[in-house]
Amino acid sequence: MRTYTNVKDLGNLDQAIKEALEIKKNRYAYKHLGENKTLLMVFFNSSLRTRLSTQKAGMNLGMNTMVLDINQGAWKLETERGVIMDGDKSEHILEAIPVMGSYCDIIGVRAFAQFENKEDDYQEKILNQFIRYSGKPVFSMEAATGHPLQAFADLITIEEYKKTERPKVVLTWAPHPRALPQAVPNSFADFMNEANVDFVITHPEGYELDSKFVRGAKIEYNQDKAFEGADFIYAKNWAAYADPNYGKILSKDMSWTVSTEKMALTNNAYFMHCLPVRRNMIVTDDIIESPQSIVIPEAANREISAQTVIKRMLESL
Ligand code: AN0
Ligand code: CP
Repeated sequence: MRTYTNVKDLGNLDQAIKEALEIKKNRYAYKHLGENKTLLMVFFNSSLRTRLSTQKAGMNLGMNTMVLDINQGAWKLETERGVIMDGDKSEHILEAIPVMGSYCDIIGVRAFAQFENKEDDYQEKILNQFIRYSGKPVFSMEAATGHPLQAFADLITIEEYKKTERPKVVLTWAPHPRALPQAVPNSFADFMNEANVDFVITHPEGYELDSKFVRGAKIEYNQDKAFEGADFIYAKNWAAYADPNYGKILSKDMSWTVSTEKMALTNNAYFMHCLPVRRNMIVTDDIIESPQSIVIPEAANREISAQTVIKRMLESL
């Protein structure tokens, strides 16, 4: 595997889940693969889970791991070609990327949508420059339009907890005080559309996601209706995608918060969220602390999804 940016990069999804569950049973079985190999993780944005789980995954595989926070201690990077660099940016990304590539064997990149220019975001300008100019296998640790390590961990978690062959999985928008990217819901939809689940997306009008990710998924604007019979509730906030409101907050309607009353409409569903989560905006204290909440095992599976991807990359070196 040379790149990991979306569900297609995993090939056969059942096979990938099987491999992940094998790795989970014996996570040190492939320690030889990473001997004298270096993983570089580059962060343009904050992280708790991705930083720790991906580093742990690399260490499980016997790799050396290095972390660079671009905004803390590195030079400020110019990303546009042709700019006269007389401002506060000391280095161009076109030098920085091949230099970073020269010190490592595999690169993970976190570079969120900036909500300044929809085209730049949806063309994955930063991630694609790493793919093009680093000379190394590159995986997304949440880029502008996707968070495929999260969605893969989510799928593994659903596989572990499902009680029926084809569970009903509902992705629900929920309110949040700040504008958040569409990366997590995009990738979750991307994966659920390929998985053996009955997938429904619910959000207020105006929050439609890119059709490239939604594909044939069912959209239900009435959250209560969407929750009926659900086996998994996957909550997430995102800012508007559709023009002319790209990156804007259109609603903070607290009636969309996942609460005890809302969960009562479901088939005793499990509650999922990628974290970090704002309590009593996205979900109430009661629900996130309830036995139906699987946010902690979900986060733990980030180590497994990362390890599966990095293992495949090591095998292709
Ligand atoms: C980010 C987001 O919504 O994309 C990261 C989630 C994994 N969340 C925040 O910035 C709070
Ligand atoms: N879920 C997730 O990616 O969390 P972090 O932003 O803390 O890495």
